[in-house]
Amino acid sequence: KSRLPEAPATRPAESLKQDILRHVLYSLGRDTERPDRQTVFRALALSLRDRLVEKWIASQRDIYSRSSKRVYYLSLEFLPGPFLRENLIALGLENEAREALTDMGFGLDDVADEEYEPGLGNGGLGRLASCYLDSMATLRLPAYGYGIHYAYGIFYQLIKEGRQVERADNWLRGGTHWEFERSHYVHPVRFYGQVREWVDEQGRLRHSLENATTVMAMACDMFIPGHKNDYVLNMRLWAAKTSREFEFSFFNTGDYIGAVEEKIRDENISMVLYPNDEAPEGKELRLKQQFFLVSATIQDIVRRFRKKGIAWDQLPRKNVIHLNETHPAVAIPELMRILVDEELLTWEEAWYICVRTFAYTNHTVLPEALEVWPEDLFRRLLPRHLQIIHEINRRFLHDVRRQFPNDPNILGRVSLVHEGESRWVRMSHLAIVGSFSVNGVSAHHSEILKESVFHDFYKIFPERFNNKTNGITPRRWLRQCNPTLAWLITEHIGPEWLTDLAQLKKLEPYVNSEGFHRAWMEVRLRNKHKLAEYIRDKNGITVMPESLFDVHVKRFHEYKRQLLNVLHVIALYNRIRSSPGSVTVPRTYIFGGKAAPGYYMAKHIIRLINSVAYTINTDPRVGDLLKVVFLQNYCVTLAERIIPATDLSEQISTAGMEASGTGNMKFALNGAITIGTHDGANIEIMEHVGNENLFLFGLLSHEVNEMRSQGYNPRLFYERDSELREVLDMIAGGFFSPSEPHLFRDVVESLLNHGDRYMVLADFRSYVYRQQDAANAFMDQAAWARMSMLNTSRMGFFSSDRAVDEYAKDIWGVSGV
Ligand code: DL6
Repeated sequence: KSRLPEAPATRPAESLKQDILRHVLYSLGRDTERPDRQTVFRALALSLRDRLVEKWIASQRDIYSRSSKRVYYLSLEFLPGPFLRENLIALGLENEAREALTDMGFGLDDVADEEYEPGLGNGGLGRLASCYLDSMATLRLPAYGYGIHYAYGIFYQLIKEGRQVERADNWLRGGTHWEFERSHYVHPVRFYGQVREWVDEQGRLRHSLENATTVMAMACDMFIPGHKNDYVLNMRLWAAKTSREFEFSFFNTGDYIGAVEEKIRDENISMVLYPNDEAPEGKELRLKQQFFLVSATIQDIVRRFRKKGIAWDQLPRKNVIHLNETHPAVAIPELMRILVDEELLTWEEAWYICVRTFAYTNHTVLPEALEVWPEDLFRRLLPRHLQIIHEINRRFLHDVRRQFPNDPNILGRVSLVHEGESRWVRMSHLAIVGSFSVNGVSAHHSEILKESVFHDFYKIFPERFNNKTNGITPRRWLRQCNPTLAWLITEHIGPEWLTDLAQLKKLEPYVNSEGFHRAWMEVRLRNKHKLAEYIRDKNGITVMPESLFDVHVKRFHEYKRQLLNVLHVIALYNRIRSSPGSVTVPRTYIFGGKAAPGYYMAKHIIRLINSVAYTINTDPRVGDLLKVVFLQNYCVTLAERIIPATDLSEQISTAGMEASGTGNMKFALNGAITIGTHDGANIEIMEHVGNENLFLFGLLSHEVNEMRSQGYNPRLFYERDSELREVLDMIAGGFFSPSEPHLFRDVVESLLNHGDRYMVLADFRSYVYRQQDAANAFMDQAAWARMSMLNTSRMGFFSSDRAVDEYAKDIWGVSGV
């Protein structure tokens, strides 16, 4: 007998179950008698999508009827993570789903594990964009996220014989149960071609693009619900589709294969996310991706604006376009092109509109990460846009010359085009000149932007510069990833913290309650048990849940200094070997993170960590005192497992190099203690949680600069510090790679003979001391518990709701509908 119910459901759980079964049968074409877990997951996702789309339509009607000012958040990356739990929590349907699934013989946890997350971002920048969409929905802002529907997201990382191996991430293989593909909803995007200049009947000089190649952008919509507020936003991701000429050329010439090749070339644009973090790859396809996103999005924005039937000068009053980094900055000349070439506004009118419409967030100060494009490539791919950039530059430099008549060198420094042996378009300069707001992502980072990286621009446009310290969503990064801790918190202070994280302060009175202490530490230990099980399953390593879980998970980059961490691990190993009993606190080191496939040193450091792990984990003298684990394929799903089980959070970038960090916030919110440098948002975390509740160490950013300018000599540190010397000699001498003794020599070379750009040796000793402080503190479990609770209770400031509210009020000028 069919399990499809006949009578209308009365309870929400029953109604959800009926929907799931309906989707099993009618959407997925499977037998409702014996659906497998993956089918049930997909049917549940479709049932939630039904609810989301209803609320989205209602939300859109609200925005439309109020004629609200809209925010467009443009980002080449979004890293949403798995949707199921987040959507269940936001819709208030977690218990109902559990009940419905139990009724069908499934557990919610098992079903949720069936989800494969879309890895449409590299790391911090994309994840921040997703936290912000979550908060925009929770704050009921009239906002839209715009990005690219990459067929392949960030690669899947395998560790084979200690090495990173990249595998394609085919996140779409299980279908697209969360999204709507709008195949009828496409915009043409035009590349290449030549600019034709002509004079129209009114005597106006006109520009148009001829012989362009056209690719279509198709909208794929995913829904982002606010927290239990019936409000849903849209993240619109564009997928490249070949233009209609495909069919014509097929029919007209009979060159079927040729036409298919063309189709593949066109659709390549949205095929894959570039896997580079902090060092853009100057490839033509990447610039194409940027323009593809921008052109389709601006057409969408303009289409909506036109429907209002109001004058163009009202555009900034009704819309703000936020540029997440410079990746979508070509939106500035694109809007200029539409206003001047198509809408026939004067340059002055168009510029007045542009510069009041765009806002730009900078996320990096690393010189190699500041995006530039060869002018020749720009000219070939986007010839009209290059002309417009030149005109923006000509007018801008004219003004700068007048403002700073006695500083002729400033012109070369701020020019939108770098002129040397080769000419480059500087995207950050374009973004600053074309935006009314430029912000950094932590107080420290925003100061560095003003004082050094963009100092000239700060002198020219002081009013544009501001800070918006990053934030994270408490729904995913506490409630969802750490449900038992969330429950304990709610039990004591109520559920308001979920949308007003400052409420966590109310936990402070419980910090002295023995019962609360015990419950807190029990939850944390249970989380550690679960992670220990996962490590045993995945890596075959047994770790002690009672040991100090010391965690360093993030992208691999030399400035993030995973190398400094592993040097300390080796030093501890040596202490254990040379004087047993000198190390008393057992530790489990957990590493995770991807390196850009072409980043030799970062991949080499991954290999070093795995070699060190193997040596230590198989040395019987070490026993349970030290374990080193590398968890492969760090992603949002894995972060959700690791963070709630962490005791010590490693945030040890070279001072002045990490713009903010958001991992640091996730760990502290879940009660981990930070060991970190005076960098990015660590500084503000220290100000909030108290200096006595975390372990900061190392050079300050101005000391880093001074030491460098005075001629930093890393060898001196090597010579003066016998423990450090022993560690480096072991690595260089092949202790961890006996079959290839020279394997890691270049890691040591980079430190001793190539200047140690990231000041690893300069910070080594203070790091070792601070690590000792952390170990001592961990021995007093009651004091540690207190620090842990104080960290959580004082992290309210770091909610993305606070951050987005600041953007809304100070930059966007929008409020909730
Ligand atoms: O703002 C989000 C995130 C910061 O927390 C990190 O500190 C920063 O490294 C990261 N920046 C990038 C830069 N990418 N580009 N270009 O990912 O942004």
